[in-house]
Amino acid sequence: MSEQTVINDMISIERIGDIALICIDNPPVNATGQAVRQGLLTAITDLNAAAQVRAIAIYAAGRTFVAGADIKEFGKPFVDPSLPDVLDAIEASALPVISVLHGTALGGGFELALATHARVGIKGLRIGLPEVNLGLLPGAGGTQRLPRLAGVAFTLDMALSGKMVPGADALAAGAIDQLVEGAPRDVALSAAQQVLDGALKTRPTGSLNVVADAALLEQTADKLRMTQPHLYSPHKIVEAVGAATLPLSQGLQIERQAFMDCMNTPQRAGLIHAFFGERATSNIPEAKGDARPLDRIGVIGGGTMGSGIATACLLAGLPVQMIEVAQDGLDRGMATVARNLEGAVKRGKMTEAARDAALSSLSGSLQMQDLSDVDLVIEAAFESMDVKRQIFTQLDQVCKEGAILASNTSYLNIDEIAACTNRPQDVLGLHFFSPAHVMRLLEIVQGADTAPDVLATGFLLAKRLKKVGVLAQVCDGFVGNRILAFFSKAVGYMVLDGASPAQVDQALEGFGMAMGLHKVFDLAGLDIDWAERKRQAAGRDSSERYSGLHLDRICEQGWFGRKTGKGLYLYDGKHPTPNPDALRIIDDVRAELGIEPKEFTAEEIVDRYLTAMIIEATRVVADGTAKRPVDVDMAYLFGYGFPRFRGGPLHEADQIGASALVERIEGYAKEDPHFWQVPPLLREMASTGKTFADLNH
Ligand code: T1G
Repeated sequence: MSEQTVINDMISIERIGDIALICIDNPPVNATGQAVRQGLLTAITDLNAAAQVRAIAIYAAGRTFVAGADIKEFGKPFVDPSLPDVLDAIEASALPVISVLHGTALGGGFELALATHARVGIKGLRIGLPEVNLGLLPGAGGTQRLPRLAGVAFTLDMALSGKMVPGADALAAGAIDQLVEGAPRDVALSAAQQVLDGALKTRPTGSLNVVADAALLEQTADKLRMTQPHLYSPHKIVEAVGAATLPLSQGLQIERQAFMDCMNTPQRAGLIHAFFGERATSNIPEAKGDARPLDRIGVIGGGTMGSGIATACLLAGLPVQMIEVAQDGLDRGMATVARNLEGAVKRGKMTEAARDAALSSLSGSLQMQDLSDVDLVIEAAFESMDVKRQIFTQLDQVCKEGAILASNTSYLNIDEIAACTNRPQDVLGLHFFSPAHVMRLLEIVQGADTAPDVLATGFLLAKRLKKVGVLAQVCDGFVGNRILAFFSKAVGYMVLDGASPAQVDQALEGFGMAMGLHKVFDLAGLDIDWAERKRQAAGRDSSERYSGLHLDRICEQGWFGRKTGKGLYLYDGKHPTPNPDALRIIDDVRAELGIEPKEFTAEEIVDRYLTAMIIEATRVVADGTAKRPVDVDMAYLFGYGFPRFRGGPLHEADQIGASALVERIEGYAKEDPHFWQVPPLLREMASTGKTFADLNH
């Protein structure tokens, strides 16, 4: 016989004899929002005052135990009770409190478990302390209680990596006490009964001591100074864990202060913007409609992109039919896919069995006719409109009715490609980023006639491939490459005016870019952009200052970067070194143009680079090529190595402020009024006080 008590619409109590079960029910992930915190506090307090209760067990409804504090509350005025206060009350409970963990017990959710007196996992459980991914640290006892259960090393590894730890490993480390099968409520009742019977020993963390490990802490701090120079919270995590050898109440105070220090940083705002932004790009009407079947994929082209795309599809369990024009190209493509999958096995991303299954679902052919049964074709052939026209004309004849025809083109006009078929409604752009089985950005380019269910299928593919799908409209370069083309000119001007490529790269990497722009150019191949500059030469505005003369001259030497061993850098050693011959060419071009080289500080390099990026990003939003600022931000986080802790170019623009940006652009315009123009939207934002964040809603 049980008796139900509803505390609020997220917390309820079920009494079965002298056992009380507290159920948390706050879909979708049982985040500890204010109502959950208040409800838990009330439940624990009432039960400790109730008669005939001898044991309490806390479990959660739905697909997972508590997955953390409610991130949506961050940055807003705080509302009591705080999670640490609730957890302190749970730990202080005179009655034994057991937590039952299933799904992903993360952050404040796992910290809730740490404050209970025993922890029982359900098979399939993963625990984690992912706060570091949000610019934070476990702020509700994780850095103090976990070392008492599982030691300093295990705690540092979890809290600094933010990774999820399987239940079996958590059990082995002592972070949980049991790992069982069963439904959360039933396991909770059983666990409470075991505690009363003495079959399950409680381990209140407050009663345990920490084995100090000063050497590891010091070694970790040194390593972070090298590996994480930009991030703030990892260093605070080491500081907080170091306090775990103190009395618990003192350590919790130190942790709380460290947490608040992190909460007040721009990095926390940037990383939380990235967290929600990653989900927002597909949270749009265009992604929600009915999708078409996606059971078999055709990939045209076995080059770098084609084999990368095929690998990405196979990793997602999608069978692939690869088409090439010649046997040697097909053999190379299939071999590249096999190599990519082998790499995934080596990195622990897939089992050997999964690899074998993937390879068995890859077919290769020289016949376009073999695409007759695929649901989606992704063309990744040579970037020439003539080649695309020829291919799409053939696809139109070969592919079944309703098949989706996509091009991986990085800038060509999707509408022109669609016009080669009798089914323009089935055509869209799916722009992958190299390496296509690693980079998470997928630009989903909507043609004028693209049908709604075709667009929705593009977003479904992105989800299946675990990519971040960003909607883009047709224009030269879509979202990412259009912005890249613009700010690359600003960088070209700086090099012509006196900055060296290596100096620019060093400044951008100091800003947090994964790789300096010139190293990116060398990696992609200087000849790619050279062809692009030649393509655009005829249409270039005569009043525009040409930014690529030095790069043209370097390409004329056949120095294309990493693939030729020589470009802006030399690739003859362990690390790239500046190419002295390229520097001589740059000097010669400056002399030819009558330029007296000037000094650039790292700060000015970053300001010019970022301001140019923001100018074109603003235009891309203003003309609708990108749906919202957050879509541009996510494109740059997931496709261009923009530092995640900065949230993206337009989140960063909000930190600078529209007025300051307008003033900066007007300053630069004195030297080059053609290039440095204030976009009307930015000027309007400067006068109205609107931010890019306001434009995301
Ligand atoms: N708070 C608020 N909303 C959340 C949330 C959270 N913690 N986690 C997920 N959501 C929303 C998400 O925005 C999405 O909403 C929906 O839930 C489904 O998520 C004190 C301070 C749990 C592994 O960092 O890793 O605790 O888009 O699409 O792929 O020390 O969500 O549907 O409107 O990601 O199945 C620490 C973050 C917080 C966990 C599930 N916890 N979440 O993945 O679904 S800080 C985290 C995740 C903290 C304490 C500190 C994943 C997931 P919408 P989803 P999923």
